[in-house]
Amino acid sequence: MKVVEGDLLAGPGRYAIVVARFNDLVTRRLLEGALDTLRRHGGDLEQVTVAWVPGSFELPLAADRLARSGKYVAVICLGAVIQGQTTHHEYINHQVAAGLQRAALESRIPVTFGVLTCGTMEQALDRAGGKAGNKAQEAALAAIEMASLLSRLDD
Ligand code: DLZ
Repeated sequence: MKVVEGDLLAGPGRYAIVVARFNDLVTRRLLEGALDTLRRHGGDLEQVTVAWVPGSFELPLAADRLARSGKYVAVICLGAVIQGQTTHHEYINHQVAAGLQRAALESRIPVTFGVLTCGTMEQALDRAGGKAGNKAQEAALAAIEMASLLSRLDD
């Protein structure tokens, strides 16, 4: 039996982070969490590119561009969609999730989903370094593990 797994060492490859400015009280904290995770897992922050987009809806296009550039081993996407008084958030959530998945499949590098989908600002802050941790860490760890796994699958 041959088992292939990725490790959690960021290694020498470059990472890109795309982060939405909408609800930046939350997304700045997500960005801190992602950068901290990359650093703690051996990544070189000098080699990280951070691209800001207006809102989560714009994450897929920027992620796709970065992923196809050939410069990065993975792209980490961060945003905070908070339920308002309309169903706007539902459209954004579905489009963003599908768009990021498509960017990953078409570019053939990991594009990870660090977008909070919450009912209230309080819930979002809880998940951006508050009492429920920082969900951007999971997105950064998934990027590291998938980049490692894909390089081993190619060997
Ligand atoms: C318009 C909008 C709304 C209502 N809510 C959010 C949100 O909760 N989180 C977020 O990241 N972006 C939101 N946006 C902005 C859209 O993502 C997008 O930037 C605009 O519709 C322009 O395309």
